[in-house]
Amino acid sequence: DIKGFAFDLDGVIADTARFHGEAWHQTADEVGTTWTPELAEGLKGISRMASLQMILDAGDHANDFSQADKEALAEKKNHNYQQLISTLTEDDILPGMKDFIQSAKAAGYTMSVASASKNAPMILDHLGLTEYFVGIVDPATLTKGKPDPEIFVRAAEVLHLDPENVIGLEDSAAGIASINGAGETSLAIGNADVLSGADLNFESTSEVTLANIEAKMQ
Ligand code: B16
Ligand code: MG
Repeated sequence: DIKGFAFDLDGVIADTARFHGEAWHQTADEVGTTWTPELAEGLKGISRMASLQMILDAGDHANDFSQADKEALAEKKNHNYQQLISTLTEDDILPGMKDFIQSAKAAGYTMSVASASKNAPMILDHLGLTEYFVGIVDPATLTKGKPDPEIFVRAAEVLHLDPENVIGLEDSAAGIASINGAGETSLAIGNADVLSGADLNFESTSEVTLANIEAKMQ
């Protein structure tokens, strides 16, 4: 039975996926890569440097950039992203997620965060949610990013639970693959066609409640 939840952050708890998209769109324009909805979707959950590489690979100029250029581009993107998220407040929690987190805590579930974002602790502070989580996996300590299972394996360790007792929540295909690889139950939020590998599918965060999860697990 389920005893805990491992949450992705961007696109699950906070409406920040659009800010990542906006900042990466600027990078794509700068390096001459055409920005498409497919590229935007594929970047979700992918680490900063791997995201940049995907943007370069999608254009014709992938080989024009040195390692130093890439680091500067990633740094600039993060600067732009941090500007965009500097005004985040509790109002930017996605619909229903505060209620879900509070009711899960009240019902005795433990919760951790499995975000690829190095900005996750700051964002949780802005949203006033830090206290609900027993821990946040530090993505700087990972050897591989999503879709590798490592981050969700670590999120279960933070909870002191076996993976089979954990539900992982994700909005990205890379994240669902990571949860499945870790041996947890995967709960996808978003387009069920894009996230078809998940055990449980929800259209939007507002549908994620303990009762709805129980109903889908039957
Ligand atoms: P940062 P998640 C991911 O967060 C985002 O989905 C992805 O777009 C971003 O590139 C990645 O974090 C790294 O973020 O540049 O802030 O370290 O969805 O895993 O919570
Ligand atoms: Mg996400």
